[in-house]
Amino acid sequence: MGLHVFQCFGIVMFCFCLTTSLILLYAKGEVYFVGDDSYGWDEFFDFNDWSYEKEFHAGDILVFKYESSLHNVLQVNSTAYENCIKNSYTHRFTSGNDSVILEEGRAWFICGVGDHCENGQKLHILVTP
Ligand SMILES: [Cu+2]
Repeated sequence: MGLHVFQCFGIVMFCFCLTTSLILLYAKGEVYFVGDDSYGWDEFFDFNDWSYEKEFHAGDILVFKYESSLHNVLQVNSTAYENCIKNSYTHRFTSGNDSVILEEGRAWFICGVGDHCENGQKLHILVTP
């Protein structure tokens, strides 16, 4: 009898927690690991192919994971993106585990180390409301 009540309470709590986490998830937006969790932010990967079928919305979060001694993340404008200009950026991230909250509009990211950008370590996305 006591056990039965305890089990019911457990199930109710489980459902409550599940609902709460779902609400939080939707309220805070999606979290995207750039290049997926296994590959991450690295050279010789087609990040625009990775982003192609994803829909990014304001409030979503991009997470760049990489070895901080090998790469970094520069948020740049379209010109710097196209031409891999590394000394002109709006944000520079270097922790190796960087979260960027997306704002509406276009966003461009490149790696500022060596010729990584030229080797394809660059990402361009469109963020809708
Ligand atoms: Cu790099």
